[in-house]
Amino acid sequence: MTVIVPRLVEVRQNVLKRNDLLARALRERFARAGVYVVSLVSSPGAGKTALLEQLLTTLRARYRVAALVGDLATDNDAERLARSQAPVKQITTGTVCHLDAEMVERALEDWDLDALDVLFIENVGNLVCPASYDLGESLRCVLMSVTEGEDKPRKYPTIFHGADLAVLTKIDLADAVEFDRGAALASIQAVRPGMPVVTASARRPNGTAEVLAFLEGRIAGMRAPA
Ligand SMILES: Nc1nc2c(ncn2[C@@H]2O[C@H](COP(=O)(O)OP(=O)(O)OP(=O)(O)O)[C@@H](O)[C@H]2O)c(=O)[nH]1
Ligand SMILES: [Mg+2]
Repeated sequence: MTVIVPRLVEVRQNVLKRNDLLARALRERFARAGVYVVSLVSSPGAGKTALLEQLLTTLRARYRVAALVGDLATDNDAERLARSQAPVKQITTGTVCHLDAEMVERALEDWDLDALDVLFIENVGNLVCPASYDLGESLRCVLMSVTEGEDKPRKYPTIFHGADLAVLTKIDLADAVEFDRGAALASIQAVRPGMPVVTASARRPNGTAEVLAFLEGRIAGMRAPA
């Protein structure tokens, strides 16, 4: 009985190692093509697609943008994102609770990266599994909606720890659910000290302005001559 556990651990470590190698190769490809890659992770329904639809619609005027979106089933999110007129591809994972680098690589097979400036990757809604899988992205955004409870970062520290930006979403609902912004910020800083935090609402005019400003700053930084 006791030999089963080490074997499982070994298999898991090999899978992660393989993913890391593929992610590193992807990151190098993105860098060569000059593509800024932003991934979005969150619990199911935190508002990734709603935010992304708005970001694609606005950024399209200034950059060549595209998106990959992962779900276990349905093309629903790709259909919503396609309303922005940006190129979009759905990755359906079946029973798999996260995207991995190989799925991203396969989805990009017939896309010309040189024709893109910014690629978004919406991960499967899940606060656990996506944390272990590097996708070669330049920036990982973790979304947390005001309706999920201020202590989510403390309960799911790994995914917050591995992110570069936290986005507090559905901020239009903050008063209705008595959202405690101070407690949420303290929870984020407890697991990922110094992580920048912005707020967003997909239901308010200009509700994505803070996210846009942050992203445009990063994109400009990437393009600045060294
Ligand atoms: N009030 C309000 N509702 C929002 C906002 N953003 C998203 N929603 C709603 O929240 C629900 C889930 O939003 P989605 O954008 O599908 O969330 P998601 O994170 O992409 O969900 P999955 O891909 O299934 O994990 C939908 O009913 C949205 O209309 C927001 O800023 N304010
Ligand atoms: Mg979605």
